[in-house]
Amino acid sequence: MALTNAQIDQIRGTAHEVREDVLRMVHAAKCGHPGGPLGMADFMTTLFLAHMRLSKDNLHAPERDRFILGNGHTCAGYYALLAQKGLVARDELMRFRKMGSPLQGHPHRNAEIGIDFSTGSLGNSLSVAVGMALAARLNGWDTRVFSASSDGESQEGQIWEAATSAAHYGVGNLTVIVDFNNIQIDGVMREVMDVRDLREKYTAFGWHAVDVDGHDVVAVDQALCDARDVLDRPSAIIAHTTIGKGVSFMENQAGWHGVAPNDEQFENAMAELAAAKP
Ligand SMILES: Cc1ncc(C[n+]2csc(CCOP(=O)(O)OP(=O)(O)O)c2C)c(N)n1
Repeated sequence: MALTNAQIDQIRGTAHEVREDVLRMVHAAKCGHPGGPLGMADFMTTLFLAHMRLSKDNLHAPERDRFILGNGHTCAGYYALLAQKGLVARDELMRFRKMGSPLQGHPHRNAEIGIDFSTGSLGNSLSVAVGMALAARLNGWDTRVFSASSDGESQEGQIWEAATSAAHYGVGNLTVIVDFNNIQIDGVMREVMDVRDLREKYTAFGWHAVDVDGHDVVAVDQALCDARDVLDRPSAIIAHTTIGKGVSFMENQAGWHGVAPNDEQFENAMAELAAAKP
């Protein structure tokens, strides 16, 4: 069912708060990755608020939905969304990357706060997601498994082994959303190692695959609804995004892949976000 206007407003408002939290967390930690999660905030918030069945109430239910962040370095946004869901205390966000915090610089599996798998080493995520989706099917659960990935992670060969097996076994309860921003740690993805057209690639591997504007929450929601309705194949949503979205001096800049803003940059970034508050 299509989102109501109130739901669309709520998702946009929450995505804005996620962006603020990402900047606060990386600034406080004095290290981390701000660019990716700023770019992913719109589709991640749509997924977490409107689709994924993960909450305090079903946290320990075996049949609940699962999520794996393949591009684990973008975890600041993931943690901010876990806080939005009430699974992580807001105070804890400010201990991001600190000794003893469950919110490390890459996700660490933690059943108490709903982190389903440890990631950071690119390439493993989709294989694990396929396994979880198959396990759910064997158990007769209606679990859906969502996996986030990226153009950079799509350079890893293991992704394509997983894509082959997911289609072979007709894993219809699996959806991957790829953050396609054409930027990676070393620069412009098309210059570093061009992964080319991922919709065509996933289609050729036997998946249901679509391109979507990753900042258009209505389009992302529609793509997630369509993916839910495709039962005989896994689904790939190629979300075209702008790294650093919302902060003009971070947008499209590989330099903001993994650097914390200094105090002045932080103030400027927060002011820009505030001026554009939905
Ligand atoms: C197996 C592996 N190789 C290399 C790295 C180092 N690394 C960290 S992030 C990154 C680039 C990933 O690209 P992408 O996710 O597209 O980056 P973003 O859009 O967030 O800039 C690389 C190569 C890694 N984490 N894992």
